[in-house]
Amino acid sequence: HQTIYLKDYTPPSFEVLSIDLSIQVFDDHTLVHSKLVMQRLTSGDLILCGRDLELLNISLNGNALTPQDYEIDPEQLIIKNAPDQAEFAISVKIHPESNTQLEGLYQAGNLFVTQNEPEGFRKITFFPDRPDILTVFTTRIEADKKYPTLLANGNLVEKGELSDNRHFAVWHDPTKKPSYLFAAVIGDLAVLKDSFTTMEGRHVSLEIYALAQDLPKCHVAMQALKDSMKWDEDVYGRPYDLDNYMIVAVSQFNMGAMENKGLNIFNTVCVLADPEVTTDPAMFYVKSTIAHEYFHNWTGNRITCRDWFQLCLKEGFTVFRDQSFSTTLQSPAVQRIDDVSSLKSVQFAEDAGPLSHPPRPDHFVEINNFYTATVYDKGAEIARMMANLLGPEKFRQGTDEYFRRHDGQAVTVEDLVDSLSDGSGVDLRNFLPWYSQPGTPCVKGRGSYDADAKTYTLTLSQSTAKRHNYPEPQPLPIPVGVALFDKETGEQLTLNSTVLKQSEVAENNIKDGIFVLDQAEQTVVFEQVNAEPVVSLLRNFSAPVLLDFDYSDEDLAFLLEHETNGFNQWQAAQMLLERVLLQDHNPAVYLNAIAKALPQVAKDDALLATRLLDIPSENYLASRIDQEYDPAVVHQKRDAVLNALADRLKDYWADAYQSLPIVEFKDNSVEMGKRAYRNMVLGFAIRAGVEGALDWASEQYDNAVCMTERLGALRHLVWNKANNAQDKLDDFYKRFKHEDLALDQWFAVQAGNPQGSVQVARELMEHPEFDWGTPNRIRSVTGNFSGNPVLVWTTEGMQFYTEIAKRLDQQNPVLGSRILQFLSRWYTLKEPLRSEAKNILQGLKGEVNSTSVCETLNNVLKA
Ligand code: B3K
Ligand code: ZN
Repeated sequence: HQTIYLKDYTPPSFEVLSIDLSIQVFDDHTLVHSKLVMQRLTSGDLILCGRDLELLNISLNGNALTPQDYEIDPEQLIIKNAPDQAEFAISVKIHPESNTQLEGLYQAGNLFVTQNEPEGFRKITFFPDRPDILTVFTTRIEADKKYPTLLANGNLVEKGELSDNRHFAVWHDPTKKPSYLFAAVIGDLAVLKDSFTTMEGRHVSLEIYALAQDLPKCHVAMQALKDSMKWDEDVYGRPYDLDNYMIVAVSQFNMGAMENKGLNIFNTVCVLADPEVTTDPAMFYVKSTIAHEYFHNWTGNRITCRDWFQLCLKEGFTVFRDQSFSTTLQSPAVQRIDDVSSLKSVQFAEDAGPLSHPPRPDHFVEINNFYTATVYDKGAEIARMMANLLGPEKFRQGTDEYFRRHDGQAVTVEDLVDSLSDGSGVDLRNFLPWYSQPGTPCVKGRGSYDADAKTYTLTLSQSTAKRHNYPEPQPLPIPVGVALFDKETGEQLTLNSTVLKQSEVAENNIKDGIFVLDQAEQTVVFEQVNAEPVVSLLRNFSAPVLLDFDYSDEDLAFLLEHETNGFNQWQAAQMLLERVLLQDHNPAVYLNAIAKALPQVAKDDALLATRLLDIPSENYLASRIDQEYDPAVVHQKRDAVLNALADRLKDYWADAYQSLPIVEFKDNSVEMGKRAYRNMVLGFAIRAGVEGALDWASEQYDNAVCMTERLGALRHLVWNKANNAQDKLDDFYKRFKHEDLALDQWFAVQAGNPQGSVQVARELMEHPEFDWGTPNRIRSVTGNFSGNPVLVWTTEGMQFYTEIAKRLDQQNPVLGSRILQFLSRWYTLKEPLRSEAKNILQGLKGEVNSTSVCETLNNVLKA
């Protein structure tokens, strides 16, 4: 397999002025005819990508071509000395009915859908399948009338009947787009309709397509779509541009959703929502995914990527936008906690292992392997740092400039940063190295108070571990959010420091400062500090870094109590917990602080209280351990903290649970908070051995009015081996046998059971309802099982994952590669597990062939 380098980028030698596409679907094959109008831009060969296509005929400017006229290999068709104006007519045969890889055009049940990002279009027809080729698509779809739904991007311009019980529809998309945004859907779907009027007065028809039985579950998504459209107008000044916006729900999908122009295709899990079958977090995820894909219309579609190395240009920025939108749906503190928590447990872990790469990689074998937490979530953090430094007004000037300059273009990360800099008048180009340097920087520091001079001196330094194949890491600009609190009174102090004045934010509110650490080491002096302070650093997680400051545990307990926002309180709690769990500090300080803070927080914001009780996951803790990792020890330590916490607040749990009765379901953040907190409290009550707590769980299961309550109770019963656990599991199965997404939860609860085993997971995968063709079902077992590293890091556990990767290698390599990533930190294990892991992984080497799985396996083994 060949490695592709960013430095080798060359502009295309031909552009495509238009494509007329005709897709004729038959039961056992599909014919694709295309007419491509191409025009030379520079010298060079004319290259059409194509994979798994049966070429039926090809003509150039009206003359049929014979095999002597071109070179063809499994990846492309090359024409040397092509004329400057080249009009192709190409016919190919493809097999969506047997396409299990879920890329290109594939059949999923009774539905045919496309997934073309990043390189799926080449599996539909020959085309220069690269994001910097934008063209106008006209699409004719023809199929049997048993498929009444025929959709493609743009506007419906014609439809009609044909002989043999067939019919057709012609769609024309007036906007130029790259091939990865092309979409087509053929099936029998019901539709939920609504409309939106843009700030420009344009009437947009909104349509969500799903199976008839799922249509009632589309209202949440529809509302989220309208909210997103309005939000992008209000915050970024960006209205929608086409006359319609369609979303199609499909249950067999490799990821969450896809932003095809005007015709999004969504994994059902990201679009269907109904309190009966959908938990609150899942419903929240529906809203944020709807927003994410909608926001791509500007950041991704109208302005797209020059090449796939620039993926974080659209993904990082769009994640930042959907996170900002989500902040309007729940408290900003909780939103930030959730985003940071996932960043730390997934992205930091990725960046600490053999799959570490910069947000903009400079080489890859298989681009599908780079839809990662680093590209998405670290990419979002870079956008956030720049946005925070500019403040809302200047950031808006910057983004306005970006849209003004580049609308309709395929651009690079540099183009974005240039626009933000020029538009705002603040040079942000020193942030560019964040895009190209891998690894999580660590900020170390210490502070000292001089009572006589009334100064507080903060010394900070940064370092990033060097990665194989990358140059020596350079210091990055790291915005460090700073506040000082009076140690005696807990009051927040005014900041007087010349260094902070550089920052725009500091000028607006000099109690909340941002100091940009852009050297290896720097010192900041705060003046007129009249009493000894406690410093709070990295407020709101101002940069994606690890913080190692010489706090005492008491300082952190102080911040947990006195910090003015919930995120910073949570961050202090997490730092304390890491010391307990990774450095064997005494848990007493943490327990006292949380016991003191919790009841009040729970009254004010139950969702925040739930987050304050987070104990870092075993996998996150593992990501902080670089050698001699013993999963059992980490598990046991974490369990001990949970037990101590349960014990410490035993009486509180009992009262708190009783004070939160089940009430009518309402979809708002206050009620969502109560439901989440009730489940959390119930878990602690059971753990503490509160009398009757398991009965409460049974009652909650029986009386639940929504999935959050029912599943929360079921999980506690199953994970605590309650006597009636199997009865409740059986009941759940019966209730939801026909609801795929709920049934996924039935698999998930059992696969994720810390008291479970590899055997349980294997049996689940042999269950009649298990389906190797539905990634959601596979993930419900493999993803949840991975939450228990004690079970994963055993001979059987590792073999379980390598066997699945092998099975998926041909069938669905994108998914197979993801599953292999669960084993990426094998090299940190203590012996003999480490050697065993290496053997097992090496044993997979000769057994897999796909570029996705092979690249991941090679990288994982390089550790
Ligand atoms: N852009 C798509 C991801 C496509 C992944 C292809 N393996 C979804 C998104 O980020 O919005
Ligand atoms: Zn995206």
